[in-house]
Amino acid sequence: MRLLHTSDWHLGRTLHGHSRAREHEAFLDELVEVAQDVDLVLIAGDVFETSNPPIEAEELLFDALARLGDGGRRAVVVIAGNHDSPDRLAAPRPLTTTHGVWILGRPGDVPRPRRGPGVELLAGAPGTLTLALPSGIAVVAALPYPSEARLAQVLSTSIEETDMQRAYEHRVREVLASQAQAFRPDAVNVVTSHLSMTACMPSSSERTLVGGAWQVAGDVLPAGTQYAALGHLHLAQAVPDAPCVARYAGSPLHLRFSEKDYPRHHVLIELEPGGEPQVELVPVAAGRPLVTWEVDGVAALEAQVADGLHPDAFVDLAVRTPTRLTHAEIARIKKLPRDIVKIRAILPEGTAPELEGAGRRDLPLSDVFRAFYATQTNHEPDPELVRLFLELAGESA
Ligand SMILES: [Mn+2]
Repeated sequence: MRLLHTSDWHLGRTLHGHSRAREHEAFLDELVEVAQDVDLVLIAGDVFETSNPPIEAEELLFDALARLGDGGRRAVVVIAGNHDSPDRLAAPRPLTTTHGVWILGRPGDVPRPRRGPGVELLAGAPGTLTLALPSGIAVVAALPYPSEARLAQVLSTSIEETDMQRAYEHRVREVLASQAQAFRPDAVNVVTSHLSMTACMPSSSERTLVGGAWQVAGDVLPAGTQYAALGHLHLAQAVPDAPCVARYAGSPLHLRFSEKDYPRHHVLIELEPGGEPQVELVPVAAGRPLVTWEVDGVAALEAQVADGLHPDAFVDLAVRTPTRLTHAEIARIKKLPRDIVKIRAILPEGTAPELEGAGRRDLPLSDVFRAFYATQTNHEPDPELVRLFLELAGESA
């Protein structure tokens, strides 16, 4: 049986105000192509960037799901990530199920029945699908983003432990174990979830529970799992401490400049009942590069652009300059035929920041704003921006 694992599309996300919709569209075309000889597609959450995505993003999703399910020729299982609204994402399921697409928004969601032609739901239980596919039976234990609150809705066991992190891990383990009761020896048995695996977190400083970012150890994956299709981390990687082959698919587009060197691929899995999965990573061709340029002055930048460097990239620009960039220099930069989405000035070392000392209280608000803006960006604000700020602040220029 061939499976396709993907996650963290973040449809509707922009890069400093620049749309990524055309890139997402190209990626989804590619994904549908890669899925041609696949029986089961697992989409492991963060389909959308926000809980209230733009209409264009919803159209992209539903168009892709319809093509992936192909009228029930293929099964598609979608779970909500922390960025998705679980209820909104799952709302169209009366329609999607007819296409072979099951959407689970919350932990414990029960899949809707589907009979042939095409893929069938042989059995459905909270968070569990037993699917009859052209190449055999697959059991999917699907756990949408298990926030503390959403987990509590499916598990009411009282936990004695005082350590909240361990209590959380215990709950996740328990939910997955109960879902895994549906695993069968004659089936391909997989888990899909959207969560943080401690062993994959980038650094120890990020292992703290910031913003409800709870984490679990690899051994929460239940016995009998042959492959775990995970979402949440944008860096594609295997989970080192898992008892089975478990991977983060990673984000198919570079969503921020800190991700610009991440590998991007579609994850294909070849798997038979009782067997070891063979994982194949197919590079994603869609998506524009994100690059950082450091240049000595605006003239050097203009020369670089004239040379044709990175015509298709989103550019994070840093300009080394003896003094702050003037409004005229910013205008020259913005005129260049490139998507320069961030502009920073690098001033000589030891340049004193303005806006220090008590004297600022005596300055007009417009001067304070200009100075503050300059300390943040190392260039002057557009006069229109100053005017808008003063309007908001209730003063006129
Ligand atoms: Mn996420």
